[in-house]
Amino acid sequence: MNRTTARIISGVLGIALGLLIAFVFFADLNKGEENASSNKSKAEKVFVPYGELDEYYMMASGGHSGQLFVYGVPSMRKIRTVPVFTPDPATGYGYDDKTKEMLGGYTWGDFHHPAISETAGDYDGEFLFANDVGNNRVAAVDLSNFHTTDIMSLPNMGGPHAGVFVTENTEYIALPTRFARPLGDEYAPLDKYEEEYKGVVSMTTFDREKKKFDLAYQVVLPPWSYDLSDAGKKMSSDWIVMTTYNTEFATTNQEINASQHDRDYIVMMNWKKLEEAVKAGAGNDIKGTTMIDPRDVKGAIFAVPVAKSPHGVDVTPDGTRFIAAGKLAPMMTVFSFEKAFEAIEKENFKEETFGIPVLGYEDVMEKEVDPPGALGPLHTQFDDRGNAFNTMFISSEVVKWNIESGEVIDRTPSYFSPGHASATEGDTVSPDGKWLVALNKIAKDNFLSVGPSHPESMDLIDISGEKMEHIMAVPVDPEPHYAQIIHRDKINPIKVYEKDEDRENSVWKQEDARIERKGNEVHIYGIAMRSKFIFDASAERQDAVSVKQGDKVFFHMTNIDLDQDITHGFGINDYNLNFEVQPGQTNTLEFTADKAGVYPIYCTNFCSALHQEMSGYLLVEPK
Ligand code: CUK
Ligand code: CUA
Repeated sequence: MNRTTARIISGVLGIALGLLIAFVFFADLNKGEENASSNKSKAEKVFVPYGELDEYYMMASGGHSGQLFVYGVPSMRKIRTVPVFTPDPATGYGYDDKTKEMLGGYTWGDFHHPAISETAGDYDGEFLFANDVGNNRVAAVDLSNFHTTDIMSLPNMGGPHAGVFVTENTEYIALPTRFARPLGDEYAPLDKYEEEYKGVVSMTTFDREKKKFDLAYQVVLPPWSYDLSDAGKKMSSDWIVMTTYNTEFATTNQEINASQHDRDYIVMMNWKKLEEAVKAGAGNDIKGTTMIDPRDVKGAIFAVPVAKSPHGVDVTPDGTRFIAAGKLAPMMTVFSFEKAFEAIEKENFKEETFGIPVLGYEDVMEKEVDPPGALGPLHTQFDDRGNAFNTMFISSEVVKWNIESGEVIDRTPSYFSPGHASATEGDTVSPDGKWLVALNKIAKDNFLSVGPSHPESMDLIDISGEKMEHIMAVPVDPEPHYAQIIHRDKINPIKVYEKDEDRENSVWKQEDARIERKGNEVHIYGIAMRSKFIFDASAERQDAVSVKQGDKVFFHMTNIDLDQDITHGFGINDYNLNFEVQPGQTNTLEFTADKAGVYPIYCTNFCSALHQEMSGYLLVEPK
């Protein structure tokens, strides 16, 4: 039997064992669920009576929909889809000028990891950051109105999958790359992979006043693949840790070729030191980006060996340890920051690779936690009592264990194949240990069938007791990667946009609505209100606009209804255009009237009993 065959056989046996365990758990739970009183107590835990609100917001990534899904916890009711990387006809996101420019012509994105802005290591509820693995972007959602406020493209990246995560005071939003590519978007054949291809981590900053990103610097690393990473806390707050795979430099058939080595690395990077170095002038200019080479800044970047092909790494709430989840090695490895700092201090390095000193595994590792039969650990979450929770993708379960002792406390099945899990306040220095949501890749037969491709699923698990209690499973659109759950007290959305008479393009008095023509540009400074549009107050027909074929048309619309939830839509029939203006907002729709004819305009958002009457006409005179 050759090695490949042995590996395949052991893999198949592993999966079979995992399925058996999942089945036993499932059968067990089914028995439990026959118990009506247990179901009743579960239902009571998640029932939010009419007039009351969920205690938590869950901000869930929408994967390759490019959107953010907002859920209420514990009811698991979906509250809102927030478009981030993808146009959204329902809200006109990507149709009005500002959002169209932000999207930069892209029509999809692959959003994996939300990160809420932090102050002193706790979610502060002001902004949420998102990564786009599909098109190398980072986005910020303003949580005062749940609108995407900025998107920045990142050069030199091959899918910023290993972010986003923020440092303790949101000094940096970090995004390591998934695939290595040649720098500067240059061409190089795959035969030159080891020399020409680079792994890059982007360190971006975000100005909360201006609501804008900036790319502070990038670090060029070996052409390994980076996987989900984390920032330090408290004693380790100057550091970030990143898992790697494909230290084999496979350029083809990764599933076999990138799994050869018994060990890959965790890269430890001191962002404070790098920041100082950049201030002192370190780094090369690569097409306008400051690029740091580890060889040029000593004492800032180190590697620690880890069991092969790890997936996530998570820093414990107290910041003393980082835990790698094994993926191909069925265990969680606990590393100690203190031990790592000691080895660095003593310069106890085993070797150097690409100019990066490598620490000894035994010197940094504290313990290996290997629950029998648990397979495919991917990510780690935490409670407030020193426990960790790991998702097991292959054995379809969540394992609870004590960080200090390594002792496994409980295991509960998930339906099925969990990727991430998210605990309430789970990534902060003070998780509250109430709920955990497992974000599953598969739903199988949990819900009414909608054809061969089922929805994905999420399991709500009560983690407030010693034993976990599985409460329910709910369907979710693909692709549930990660979510963060934040207490509702930390989110304070505005009720309406403040009336601001100085705002550019705004019109607040009905008599000021007007049309201005500049050459072939037609600017409509209009009003949307219950239940009419006013484009030109001086005209006989205030809700009609006449333009010439080929004119550039700008509808600058202000919604002067300052009442909560009175949003007006603006659809132009047969012109493939729709956008919205929320209460008190001014928004601009720009397009070229290249089709002659008569096109009804109507409000697309039900706003009053006379919503149906809220309409007008766009008349395009032929050339
Ligand atoms: S990755 Cu999806 S299960 Cu993109 Cu966070 Cu681990
Ligand atoms: Cu305004 Cu409907």
